[in-house]
Amino acid sequence: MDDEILRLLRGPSGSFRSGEEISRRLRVSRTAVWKRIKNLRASGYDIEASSRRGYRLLRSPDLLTPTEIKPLLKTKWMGKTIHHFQTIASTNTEAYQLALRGAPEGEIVIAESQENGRGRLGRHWVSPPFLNLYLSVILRPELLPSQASLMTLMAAVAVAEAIERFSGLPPVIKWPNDILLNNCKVAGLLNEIHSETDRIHFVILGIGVNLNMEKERLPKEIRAMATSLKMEAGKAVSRKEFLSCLLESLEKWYTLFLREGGAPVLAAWRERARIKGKPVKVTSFGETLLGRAVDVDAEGRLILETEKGERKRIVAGDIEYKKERQ
Ligand code: BT5
Repeated sequence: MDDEILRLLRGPSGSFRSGEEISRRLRVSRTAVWKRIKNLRASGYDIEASSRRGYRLLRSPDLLTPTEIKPLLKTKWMGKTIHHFQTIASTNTEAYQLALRGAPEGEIVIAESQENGRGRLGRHWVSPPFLNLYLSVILRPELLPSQASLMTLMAAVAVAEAIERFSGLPPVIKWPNDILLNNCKVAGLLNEIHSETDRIHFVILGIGVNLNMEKERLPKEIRAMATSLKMEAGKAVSRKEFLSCLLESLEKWYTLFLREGGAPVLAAWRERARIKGKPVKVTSFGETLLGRAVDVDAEGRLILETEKGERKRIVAGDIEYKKERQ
């Protein structure tokens, strides 16, 4: 019922709807309407009530509920079903469980905060309430498991493009899954797959983007290396509008990837990562290698030329850019 009341109040903007009209349209008593209005106010909706003229919506909170998001969506199929939580352990874990139970491609899980936000390799993702975006998208691409890394690159390109379209700031991608602004991490990706040897059953694209988090809210250990759109742009951003922009980019890049293969994704990724020739330190499966990044290959693996002149392909790991030796 809340959705329907909001739909009526959102009508011609700035106008009042009488309590009588709302109760007639929704087929409930006027007392029931008043109760719902009080509940909506408690969840952050600023609704003016006048005994003569009725109710008027003055301002909606920046919540990521289906009611708030759906009117802004520009996608054809992605995000049409939204599982929204005030708080949850991890949106990826929830999306994985939903997918195991048969949830179709395109359903999304969003939380206002995560108690156990996950990074890669058991690391933690800082997820305070109502400030950032914690999103997981269920996808069921017909791909080989070996192509899963390209999904990470595809998602990185989509997130970077969305950040740029939304804020005008130029993000840089750092292999394999970081999005940086001003050399600080503004977004991270955690892609998890469920597959058999020659077929992917589903992919969970987990995306965390720091939107309105302020420097003081960052735990000390990541303060020097993390940032948010607000910190970079100098003003608060609308989380729901950013989400709409992100889903639009993601749907576009995913569709392109399935239709045309990895080439356009790799081209856009190279353009945004500018990795070629950079001196790097790579940590992969407990091993540390120094060398120069040559490129990424057709499967999204990092090609490294080690200090000894050997070429290595790195499937998973972390990189750190080193200063150029004089
Ligand atoms: C990532 O891992 O960057 C993947 C992050 C994915 C988070 C999303 S939120 C929605 C979905 N549900 C989840 O549970 N997860 C996904 P990794 O490359 O391992 O980076 C983790 C490291 O980044 C940490 O060890 C910190 O150093 C740093 N970090 C943690 N929280 C951060 C934050 N909010 N902003 C920037 N850096 C952060």
